[in-house]
Amino acid sequence: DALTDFIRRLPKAELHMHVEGSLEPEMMFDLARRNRIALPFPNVEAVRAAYSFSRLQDFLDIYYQGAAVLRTEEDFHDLALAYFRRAAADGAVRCEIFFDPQTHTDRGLPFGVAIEGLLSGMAAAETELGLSTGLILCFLRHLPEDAALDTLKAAEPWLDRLLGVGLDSSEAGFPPSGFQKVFKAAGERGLKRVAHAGEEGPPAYVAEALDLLKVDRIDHGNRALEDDDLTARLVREGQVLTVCPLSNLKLCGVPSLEVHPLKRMLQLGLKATVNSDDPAYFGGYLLDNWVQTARAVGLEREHLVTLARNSLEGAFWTEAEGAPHL
Ligand code: ES4
Ligand code: ZN
Repeated sequence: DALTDFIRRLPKAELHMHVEGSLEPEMMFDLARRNRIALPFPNVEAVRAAYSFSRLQDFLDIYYQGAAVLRTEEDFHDLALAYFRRAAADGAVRCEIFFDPQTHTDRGLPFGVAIEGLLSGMAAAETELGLSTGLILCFLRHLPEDAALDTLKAAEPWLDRLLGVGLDSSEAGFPPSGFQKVFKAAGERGLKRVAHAGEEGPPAYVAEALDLLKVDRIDHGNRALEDDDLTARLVREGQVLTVCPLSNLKLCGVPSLEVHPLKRMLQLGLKATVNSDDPAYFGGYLLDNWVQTARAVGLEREHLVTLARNSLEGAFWTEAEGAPHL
């Protein structure tokens, strides 16, 4: 229909998408067969039926389990390329994807397997689809900072091919303050910094991400709205929020899309963007997130253009690329 076509044609960037979260049940079974791994599910329907979550941790437990079918560079290549094809069909022009190396190294895969496979999938997307892509390494915050420091060290040979670092996994009880050393080291190596904050954690975690980790974007940021002074600061500083409406719905951060704060964020002057987070688990890719949220909260064309512009301006373009204008 007209709304979907309008949004598809808007040049957009996706800035918050965990590539392990784009693993569709069909590919999970294909990779399990290819790698001769037994799955604890009889079929794809049973996998999909398990995707019912009441909070972030319910999802994470299943997401880390699903990632176990990823074993070879080819697996990571195929995973990333399948996502990029969907994103390109949705009208994305730029995709900055997250990956969780510790999920793979902790089960014995060499660091290079995941990153080389993803970089190869990104190269294929650039030539085959004309997409601009980037890679962000996320540290798992439920593990100690020393493990994050070891991960940054393991990434050393590939730092020139990384856009930046992020912080994800279980938020409550794992504040940004625990990761100051590794974020400082990443900044000194020329990497951009982002962190999940205010998804389930309190507004204070959003302030910590800015003040202590010096992040360039906030992933989610929803709970910042509970603090008027913090909200005013985010507006004043033009901080980009990578908001994920279907993720918020599936993880029960909002009771329905109709009451999602995206429109309120725009009305307040926050630099919000729309993203899919873990599209295979949360029931929608980039365009699904845009269209369903636009309908549910009643976004006008001018809001949609602002969201697209925010995504292009919030992307970490290299100097050679430069940001396109909308
Ligand atoms: C995640 Cl939705 C979400 N939150 C925190 N960490 C994550 N890793 C993958 N998806
Ligand atoms: Zn996320």
